[in-house]
Amino acid sequence: MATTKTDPKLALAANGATSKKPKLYEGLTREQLIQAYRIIYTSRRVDDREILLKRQQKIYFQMSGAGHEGIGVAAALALKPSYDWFYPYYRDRALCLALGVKPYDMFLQGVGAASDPSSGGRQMPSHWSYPSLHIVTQSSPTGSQILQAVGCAEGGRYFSRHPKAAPVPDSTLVDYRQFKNVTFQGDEVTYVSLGDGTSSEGEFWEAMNAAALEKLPVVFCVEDNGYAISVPVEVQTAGGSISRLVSGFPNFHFEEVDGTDPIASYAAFARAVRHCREGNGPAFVHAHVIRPYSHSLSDDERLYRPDAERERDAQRDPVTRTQMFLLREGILDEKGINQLEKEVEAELQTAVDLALEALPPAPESITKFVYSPDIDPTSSAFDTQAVAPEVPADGKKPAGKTMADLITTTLRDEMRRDDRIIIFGEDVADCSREEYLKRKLVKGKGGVFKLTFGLQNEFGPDRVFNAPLAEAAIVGRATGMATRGLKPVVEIQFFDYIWPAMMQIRDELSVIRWRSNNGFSCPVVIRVAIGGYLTGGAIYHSQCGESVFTHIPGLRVVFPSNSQDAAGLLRSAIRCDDPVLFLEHKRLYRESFGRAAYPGPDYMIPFGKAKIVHPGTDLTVITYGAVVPRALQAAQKLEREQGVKVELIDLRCLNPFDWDTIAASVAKTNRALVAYEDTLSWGYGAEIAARLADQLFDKLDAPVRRVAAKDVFVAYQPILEDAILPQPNDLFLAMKELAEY
Ligand SMILES: Cc1ncc(C[n+]2csc(CCOP(=O)(O)OP(=O)(O)O)c2C)c(N)n1
Ligand SMILES: [Mg+2]
Repeated sequence: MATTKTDPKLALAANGATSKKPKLYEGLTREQLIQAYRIIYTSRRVDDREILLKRQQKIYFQMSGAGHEGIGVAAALALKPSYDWFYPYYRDRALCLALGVKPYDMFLQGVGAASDPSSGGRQMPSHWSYPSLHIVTQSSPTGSQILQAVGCAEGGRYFSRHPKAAPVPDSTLVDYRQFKNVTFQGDEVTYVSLGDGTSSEGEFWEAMNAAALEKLPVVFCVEDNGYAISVPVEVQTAGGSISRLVSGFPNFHFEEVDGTDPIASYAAFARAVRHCREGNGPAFVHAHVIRPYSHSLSDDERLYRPDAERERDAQRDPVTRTQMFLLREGILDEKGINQLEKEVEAELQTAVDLALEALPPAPESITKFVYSPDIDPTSSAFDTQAVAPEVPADGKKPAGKTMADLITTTLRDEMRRDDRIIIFGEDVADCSREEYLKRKLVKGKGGVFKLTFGLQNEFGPDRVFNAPLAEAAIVGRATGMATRGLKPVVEIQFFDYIWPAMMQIRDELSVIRWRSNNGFSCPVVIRVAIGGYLTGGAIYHSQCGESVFTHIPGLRVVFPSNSQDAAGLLRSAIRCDDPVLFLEHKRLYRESFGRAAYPGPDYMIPFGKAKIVHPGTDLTVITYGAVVPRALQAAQKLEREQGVKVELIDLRCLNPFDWDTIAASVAKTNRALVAYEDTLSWGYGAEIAARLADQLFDKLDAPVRRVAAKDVFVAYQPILEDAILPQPNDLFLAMKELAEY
């Protein structure tokens, strides 16, 4: 077998030339090699079994790990299950088997059984998730696990450096930490793998950069089978070699190896893992493998690969190679091989028979684990009283604080209370060059809107730091950290730039709990500056788009309109156990509307509870965000001029939203207007209007109306901006017309 970059001492020993000690193969014993073959063979035969089951229509999908078994088993030999952390991809069947997953577990996933430990029938087979082995739930988007692996490593390192953050606090107050047991090891390593095609994804490069910058103990393993479905590597990767492209990343240890050779692969992995464990930074293992079974059962590679090329690959098949090696070395004879294979076949037969009898999940279970089953942020536990503000000595009313002030104060108080809170994003630190702060040469920035000002100064750079300009990385790393028990409160600088993070938000963050059947969770808070009315904000600093996110199951979406609500809702967001998108309207940050005294360090508002800003009997206006003060102005004018009493509802929280308050109000007023800043069509108001039509049809005396932005982006010239965004006068006219209907 190829032994590239072999330690010469081991090679000698392997040749049996030095002593009578048992022969070692790159440090592996004969027993380990037999076990490695058992795994390699089992892995291939699980694939074969699944293919048969799929053809018999007893399972619904098949994705093989064929050809990748050698590198998988090698990685598992170099790493430790339930100690290190694993973000494998779908070809890592052999790795998972070697870490301790049973073939039976894999067949349970194939049939979609309720008892499937990965997902309870929610995910396709080969989407691994085994919490006790530290194999973190995987998805289907290629490469979306890579940034999370980086965050996972950061989480482990953070707890090693700040062990005080790990224990669950004695708390009578509601707190996600009660349900998030933390484990960490000082020298743990995070494994992440991907295919050669996936190395073209931007998130891969963001992850490599972050890992190199932070010198994180992550082993990146590219399993290069030369194809991404039908696209060959030279069309995918400039120059045809990913090793060459990544070779400039600092702090990395690099290996390139024949991944069909488990012994050479083990040696490469052992060196890579040592580099990581010793704290020298990340490692990169580029493993050349084969893909003998086409991309999936839906693909026929004969359509794009000639026989000669496929036959060349077959010469390197890890199953036959390893078998031949064992025979050649006299580690197993033919009888021994037959015996082992017979044992595996018998085990698989039993596993298949049992899995086919397993019960499917109950249809009524579908809504389980969309959100945390442990903490309900809509409950009364989140309904706490505001503390009365201190009255100044002169007896005057205390000055109201802006929304910006109270968000900062809330963040500071929560960080004092909970050492697991980490803040990062673009420009959120006071100053990345710490010595400038220490020597008091600079005051510090603390965010482009200054909401995190002073937090790095107080809590240090491990807890508040600038991230590279890469939104997917901000959310992806936060997701990995939260999986480990941290509470990242990250910032997306402008809503307009949230889109690179969309894959992480929609396909990962929001669905990790559900898809793993509550095996994993990642309650991240994403703070986002949103909205227009800025006079010059233009297209790319004024966007709304909240309904894109309220459409995502598993994600809480909050949108406060005033200081006190922002403080109470942000605290609920931080202490709860679900991912939260916390939308902060830029125009409201320092508005005189809605200023308030700080409601205290335990003040919370439950999610999904609206506020009646202005009570009325004639017409209900349902709104939120920066439209609240504009609608209030319009309602007051309408009352003054025409005596029409508008009931103005500020939703405050968009998912979940307070249907009960809306329904009670509309049942009373019989008229409803939904007003929002986002573009009119397909917007948030559509859902409210549809529900009103559906459930309160018999209460309505007029059609449900909407006032919103025109269906264009926000323009720069203020005259255009005014024409595009809903103005108090637009709201006034719509209210008047509806009242008169
Ligand atoms: C983001 C994304 N784009 C496209 C796909 C469809 N898809 C699934 S696997 C795959 C090819 C992956 O190739 P590679 O990374 O080389 O891994 P391999 O399957 O060869 O092991 C594609 C295009 C996907 N799952 N996710
Ligand atoms: Mg490939």
